[in-house]
Amino acid sequence: MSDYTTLERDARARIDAAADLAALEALRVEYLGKQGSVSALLKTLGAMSPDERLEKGPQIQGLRQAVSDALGARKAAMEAAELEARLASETVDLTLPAREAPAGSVHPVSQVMDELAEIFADLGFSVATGPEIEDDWYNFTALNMPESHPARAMHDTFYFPADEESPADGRMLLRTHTSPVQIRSMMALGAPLRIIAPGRVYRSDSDATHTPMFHQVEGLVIDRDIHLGHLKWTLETFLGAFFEREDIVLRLRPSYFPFTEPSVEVDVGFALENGKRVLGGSGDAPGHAWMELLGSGMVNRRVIEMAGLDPDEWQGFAFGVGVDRLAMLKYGMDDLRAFFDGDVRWLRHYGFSFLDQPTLSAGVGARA
Ligand code: 2NL
Repeated sequence: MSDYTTLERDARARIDAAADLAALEALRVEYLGKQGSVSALLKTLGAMSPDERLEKGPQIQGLRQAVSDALGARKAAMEAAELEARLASETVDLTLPAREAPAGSVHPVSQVMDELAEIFADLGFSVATGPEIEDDWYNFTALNMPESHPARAMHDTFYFPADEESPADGRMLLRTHTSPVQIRSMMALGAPLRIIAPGRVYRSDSDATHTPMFHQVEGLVIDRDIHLGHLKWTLETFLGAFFEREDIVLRLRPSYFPFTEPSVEVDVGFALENGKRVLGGSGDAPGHAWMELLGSGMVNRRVIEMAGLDPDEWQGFAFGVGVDRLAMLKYGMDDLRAFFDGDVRWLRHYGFSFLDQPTLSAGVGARA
């Protein structure tokens, strides 16, 4: 047994009894620090004879190693115990419900456009889209709107500045209706044709009921032997499905548009219930009135001709209606400007869940 056995046993006992990391560090300094007792023993080796150093050297080194190992083992045990204690105290309740992720909502304009696409798909129409920046020919000329037409005036239409691509007498413009999409579709696809063209349109106009950008949907049917009866049935069927009413009554009044002949303004009967307009019934019935809803007519034969079709073979009807106005009527909103303010409170109130997809089988636009 070496001379250092007692010292080692003593050190082990104190290390095992150390209460915390601070006490352990104090013991490390006491034994192995610069002024430590084991360090002091190591220093005595220098003064020993070679024989004595040969005997004591390994013993003292062994002692230093044993104390160092004991300190390391005790420290690891303490850290493991501390981790155990934390794991035991910081338990996570996996049965708690997850925090709800913030979700956006579908804008009423998008919702209504989706509903329209569903309704008209059921009637055999496809959705056509096209550029919002158009030229004069597609937006006006092809629609039989002469140079003198007031809609072509600078103060009604947004024109782009003239440059190399867009000469002074044919400047590009922001489309004032989605009719140019219908012209492009007729030219690209020919007849017969059944399409709706929803999208943004622009007019230089701004007050409580007009915004410079708004949304329109136009419909177009081109086929043989098409007449006003097809137009009336299609509009009645579409409005009945959209407003979810069986009793929609329409009144067709003669009107004028350059792109249709004859042209008809379409009114719908409604009643006021608690200050809200509820569509249904004849406008001539007691407590009812007529409201102008959309414009339509038989496509002017000059328009059919300019789109490259033979007007003696092909006829058609067309209509145009404001999407924002349809949304306001269906969902009871009264200020058009709120549509484009981007106020999240309004969007939360009137917005739709992205899960609430409009489908005919589930009832178009149905919601609790
Ligand atoms: C309105 C209602 C309307 C059309 C749009 C149209 C499109 C082609 C040919 C003929 Cl390609 N017509 N669209 C027809 C009637 C009315 O919009 O109040 N517009 C000023």
